[in-house]
Amino acid sequence: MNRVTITQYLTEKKNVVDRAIKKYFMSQEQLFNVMYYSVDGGKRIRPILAIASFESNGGKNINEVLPIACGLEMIHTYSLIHDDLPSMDNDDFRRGKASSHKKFGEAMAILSGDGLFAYAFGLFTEGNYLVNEKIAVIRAVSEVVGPRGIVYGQVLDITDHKEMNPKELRKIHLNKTAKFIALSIKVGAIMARAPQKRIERLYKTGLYLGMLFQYTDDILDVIGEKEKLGKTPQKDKASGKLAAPSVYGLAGARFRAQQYATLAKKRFSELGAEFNIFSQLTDFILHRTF
Ligand code: GRG
Repeated sequence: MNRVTITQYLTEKKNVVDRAIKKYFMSQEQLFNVMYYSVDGGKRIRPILAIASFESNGGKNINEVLPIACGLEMIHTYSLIHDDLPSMDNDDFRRGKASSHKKFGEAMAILSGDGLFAYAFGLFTEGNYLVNEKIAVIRAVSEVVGPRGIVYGQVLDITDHKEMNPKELRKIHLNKTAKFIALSIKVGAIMARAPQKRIERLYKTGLYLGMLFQYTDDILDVIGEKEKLGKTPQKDKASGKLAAPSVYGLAGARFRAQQYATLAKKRFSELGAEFNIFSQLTDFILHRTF
C-alpha cells in the first residue's frame, strides 16, 4: 500500500468511527453537547488501530469492535480535556478550536471529561455477544487508563524535572502515550478472539509504535504548525517539560523515532502478511505532520 492508499485507508476508517461516535451524542442535553464538542475533530488513531487489529486478526463483523473503538476515543478525549485545564497543561486550543474549559468554563469541562470516561465503559459492554472478550477488554482498559498508565504518566508529566534524564523520559512516554496505543491494538485482537500469545505480542509491539507516536508528537511540538496540528506548538520548552528533543536534541529525537519505527515494523512483519497494514501505519506515524 503506498502513501496515497494509507491516507485513503485512514480517511475511510475515520469516517466509519466519526459516524459511529455521532450516534452516541443524539441527546439534546447540554452535557452531551459539551462532551461531543471535544470528541469531534480528533484523528481517531486509537479507534482505527483497534479496528485494524480486529480485521488483521480475522474479525469479520466490524460492529463487534466499533463500540469499543468509540469508547477508547471517549477516554482519550477525556484525558485531553483534563490535560488542557489551567491546573494541568493550561492550553486554550485543542483539535483546531477553543479547548473545553475556554468554551464552557472549567466546571463543565471537568464534568464533560468525567461523563466521557464513564460513558466509555457502557460502550465496552454494549450488546449481548462476546461477553468474556468484553470482560478481558475492560480489564485491559482499566490497567492502562488508571494509576499504572495514563494517570501515572500525567503525574510524571506535571512533575518538575531538574535534569534531562532519558530514563525518566522513557517512563513518561510509556505511561502517558505508548500503553494506550498498544492497548488499542490489544482490544481489537481480543475482540477478534486472537490467541493469547499473539495478543501479548501485539501489545508489546504496540508499545514501540506508541513510543514512536510520542516521539513524533514531541518533534512536532518543536517544528509543527498550529493550524495543521490543531493544538499549540512550542509548549514543551516553554513549560520546561521533559520531551525527546530536549533530552536528545532534534536530530537525536528523529534518529530514535526512526529506530522505534524500524523495531515496530520488524515485529509487525514477523506476525505475517495480514499485519502489513501496521507497517504502513507505522510509516505514516513516523512521517506525520499533524
Ligand atoms: C488523566 C487528566 C489525565 C490525563 C492523562 C497523559 C494524558 C492523559 C494527557 C496528556 C495529553 C497528552 C499530551 C497525551 C499524550 C498523548 C498524545 C500525543 C495525545 C494527542 O493525541 P492525538 O495526536 O490527538 O491522537 P487527537 O486530537 O488527534 O486525538
